[in-house]
Amino acid sequence: ARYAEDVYYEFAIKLTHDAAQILKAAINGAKKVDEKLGNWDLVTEYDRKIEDVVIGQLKAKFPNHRFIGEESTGKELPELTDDPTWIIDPIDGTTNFIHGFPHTCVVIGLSIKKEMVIGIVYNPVLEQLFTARRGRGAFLNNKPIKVSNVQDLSKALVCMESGFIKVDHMREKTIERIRAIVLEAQGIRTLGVAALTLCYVAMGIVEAYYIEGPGISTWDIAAASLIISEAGGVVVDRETGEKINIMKPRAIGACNEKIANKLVELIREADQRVK
Ligand code: LIP
Repeated sequence: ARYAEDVYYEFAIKLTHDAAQILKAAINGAKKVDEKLGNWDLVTEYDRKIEDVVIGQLKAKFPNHRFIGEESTGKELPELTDDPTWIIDPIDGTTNFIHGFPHTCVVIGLSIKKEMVIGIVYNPVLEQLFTARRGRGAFLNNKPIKVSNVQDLSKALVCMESGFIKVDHMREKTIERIRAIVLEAQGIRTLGVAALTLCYVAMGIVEAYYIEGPGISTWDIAAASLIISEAGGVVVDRETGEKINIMKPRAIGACNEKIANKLVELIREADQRVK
């Protein structure tokens, strides 16, 4: 199995570089932009082109594998099986990509027997390649990375996404959650790119990331959740506080359980205040 995984990994790294060249060459040019759920959920011809290249090459090389990709998977997520399953976001941070904001990346992950075994997140604009393989540590440009040592939320830089404010029935709850987190954390940032932000937790420059919202799905968190855990951090389900199920993407990534639990608790209390 190890040998097969080496082959998968080498091939995925090569593909990531090919895909990232397309992203990099296009970021400053004109793009054809379409709306998916709204004017905040976008897709360009490059998202589709990269996904076609990546899935096309993986299918040709590994015809028995399965695929979950942002642009080709329908509204319903398929069942995750024990089979090797590639989970792909051709461009994460599409809105950033459209604006030329340099936090955007290609994401390729592989699950085997329902566990992530490979995670690759590459930002070719800032030349940051984050990689992890299960049990072998996490790396930025081939150098080992570790999460931050901060233990208290009052000393933590916390990232979050605010997308649920756009959804009528989630608006008040989301505002209350944000208010609670802003009041407790040292600082708040929202970067609009889930996979890279999770990697910022892995490399220790952000202590925690609360990610949930319309349009946020498995491909946004699968690969990078392995990168965080291999860097010594945790990714938990926002509702239960248990280890994340990648098919239920409502996540808190954090440098340790203490900070993750504190955020789970703050959000739970905020929800009780709204009702
Ligand atoms: C994006 C996420 C981001 C969120 C956006 C969107 P995409 O993924 O990474 O965190 O704020 O609404 O879902 O669509 O750029 O791959």
